[in-house]
Amino acid sequence: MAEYQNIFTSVQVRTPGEPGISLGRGNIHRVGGIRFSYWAGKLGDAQIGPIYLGFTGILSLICGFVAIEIIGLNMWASVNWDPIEFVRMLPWLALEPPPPQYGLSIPPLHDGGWWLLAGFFLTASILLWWVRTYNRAKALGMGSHLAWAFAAAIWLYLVLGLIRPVLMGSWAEAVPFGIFPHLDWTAAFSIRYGNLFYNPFHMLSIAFLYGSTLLFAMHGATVLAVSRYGGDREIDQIVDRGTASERAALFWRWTMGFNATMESIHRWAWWFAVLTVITGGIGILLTGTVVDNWYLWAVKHGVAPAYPVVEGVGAVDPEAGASQ
Ligand code: 07D
Ligand code: 07D
Repeated sequence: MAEYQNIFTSVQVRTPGEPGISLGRGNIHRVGGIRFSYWAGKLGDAQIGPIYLGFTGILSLICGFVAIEIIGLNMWASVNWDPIEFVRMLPWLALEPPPPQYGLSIPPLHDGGWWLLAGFFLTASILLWWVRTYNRAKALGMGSHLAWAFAAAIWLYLVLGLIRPVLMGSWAEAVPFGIFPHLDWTAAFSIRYGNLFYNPFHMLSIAFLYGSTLLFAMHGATVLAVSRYGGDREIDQIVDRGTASERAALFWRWTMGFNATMESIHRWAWWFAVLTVITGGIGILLTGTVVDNWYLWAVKHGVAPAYPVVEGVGAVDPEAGASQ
């Protein structure tokens, strides 16, 4: 029996590079050659490359590069092209969407036009990368689960930056580019629409997000705990009896009376991750289009109590000021 190995003890055998299967018509050559890295071998597989870039891969990288270039140069311009300030202030710098008066029209470059262009190239880059994940999976005879999970994240991204702003009739509704500026946008969005905590789809999204971390921890821990019996060799584990996987299943059955199977746990994980962004996207789509204030919505639907009316305090005259 092969000796048990893990990330700390693995013996890195150097064999001739594995180029991967030959591909059918409609595919182009893989590039980059084959290298081996000891440190890559510590984290995963020691072989690096070849990589299949293909048409959509190259186009996606070009579009991504253009987007980052537009964002970066605008941020740099905003600190008068001072390189030190650019690095120092980077987390706070922004490329903002057009102000509300432009609605959905094309604004001048300096007043949100660059934001629109960067958004166009970033979106093109992300969609082209999606096509790539789909095509590579098909070329390898795999299912398209990964592409559809990615599509779910793209759904939330598109709702935030394109679909909702179009429904609201203004690019100004969209998210700015920038590290802290996009957090400011997130906080302001919640306040503007009456506290996102009362949006039931935000609640669902959080439950799936937290659930994802729990499932990830349970699954990761379970497989590691039985890897000394070969539990990481998941495929033979599924079909064979008396395996590490059976032991792992027994652990959960004994601990909580129910166990997932080696197959179903991955479906649980896939659905939790995907539902985080699907429900999230629905929640954002409804905000401002269907529901203008989530707190008042929650009061109306008996989810939140109304703030109590304080007895004896009528309208307060703000002119009166504080008592002298
Ligand atoms: C670990 C995989 C690797 C990916 C990484 C992110 C960029 C951005 C661009 C300087 C888990 C690469 C980052 C390419 C650089 C410029 C212009 C994924 C891993 C390491 N956010 N967000 C972050 C994005 C939104 C929110 C961090 C993107 C919404 C909060 C990073 C999008 C809302 C917090 C980032 C996006 C929102 C963050 C770490 C797109 C509501 C944090 C991300 C395209 C969902 C955290 C300073 C991470 C932070 C954070 C990127 C959208 C809220 C910069 C690309 C509008 C509350 N977000 N975000 O690790 O530290 O993801 O912020 O939609 O606290 Mg965000
Ligand atoms: C952003 C999907 C798009 C990303 C893509 C990736 C690149 C980079 C780079 C390879 C993340 C493209 C990648 C371009 C490539 C490299 C290097 C996924 C994204 C396509 N919230 N909140 C959520 C919590 C509050 C607010 C979701 C918690 C406050 C807004 C999540 C709390 C306010 C929005 C969540 C909390 C507020 C959200 C995001 C607690 C702020 C959203 C799920 C404990 C004051 C988003 C319905 C996700 C959403 C969202 C969690 C609080 C605002 C579950 C735990 C009350 C505006 N919040 N939130 O996976 O969907 O995002 O809402 O307080 O838009 Mg929230």
